[in-house]
Amino acid sequence: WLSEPKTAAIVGCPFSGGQPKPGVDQGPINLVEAGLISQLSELGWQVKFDGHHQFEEIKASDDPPIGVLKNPRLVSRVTQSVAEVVSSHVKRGELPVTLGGDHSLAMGTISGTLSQYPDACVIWVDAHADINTPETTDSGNIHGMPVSFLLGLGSKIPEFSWVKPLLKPGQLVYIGLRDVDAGEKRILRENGIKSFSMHEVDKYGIGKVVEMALDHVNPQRDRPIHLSFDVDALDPSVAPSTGTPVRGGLTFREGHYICEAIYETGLLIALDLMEVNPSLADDVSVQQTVAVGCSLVRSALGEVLL
Ligand code: HAR
Ligand code: MN
Ligand code: MN
Ligand code: MN
Repeated sequence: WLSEPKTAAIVGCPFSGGQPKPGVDQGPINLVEAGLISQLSELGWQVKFDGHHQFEEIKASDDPPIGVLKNPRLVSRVTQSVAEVVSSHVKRGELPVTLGGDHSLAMGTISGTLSQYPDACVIWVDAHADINTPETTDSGNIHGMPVSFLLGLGSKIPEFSWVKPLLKPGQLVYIGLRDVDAGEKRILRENGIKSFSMHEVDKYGIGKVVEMALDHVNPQRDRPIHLSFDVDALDPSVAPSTGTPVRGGLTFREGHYICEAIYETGLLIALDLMEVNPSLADDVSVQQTVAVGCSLVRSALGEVLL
């Protein structure tokens, strides 16, 4: 799937329209400023980065809610353009590393990956399932809904007609869940979506959980993998600067282990790192969160401990 020389394309997405807290749009800027690009070069990757993605502006006054959905036109147009960018990198055999920004962006990144490799599987690492539909959402924030759009669940919103239901429930697995809304639990159950919550991480250990997750979505270890990593999957003591921290999360090592194990499969073709918000928490916490974001990406791209 990947061309030689192995090339990573940084897709910086300074976007916060999928949720209400300002600052998450600065996440990608901080990750790049912290040296992510040279760190990946040192791992032997050719790194393409031609500036952060520029999004067309839509004034809030031109983007009233559709039902309960907030900023619907903006989120739709931004994610559609991200889908095109990710798709073009995947097509060229480059590994897109999409830096968020809020997790609504994954509607774009995963659409882009699946448009090239329809049988790719998605490993979604998060405290949250992000699978609300327009019917089940309490918040109206689209970063809590990208997975339902990708699966084609819930009512069809004409503004999002570009999102094709390319993802099948069996292609998706979650790791790290611990804050899942009642409606989301029902959706997970009714669609038979495999999920490893923090309960399973405690019970089996992260090594076994990753193995079981891969056995579910990738039993022959022959399908390309899209890893969508929400930094709030990590415990807030490890990654405090994020919009919706939930205690009881992955340790530093558990988060990195997931990335290392997926790299080891040789199947990773696209990576998202989402929800780093440098405007939340004090300077030390911000620096810590940005640093852990960079090191998760390095682990997913082959950094080893020995
Ligand atoms: N489930 C809640 C909602 O729908 C919380 C959304 C999750 N926040 C995130 N995404 N950071 O993972 O609004
Ligand atoms: Mn998320
Ligand atoms: Mn989350
Ligand atoms: Mn709720």
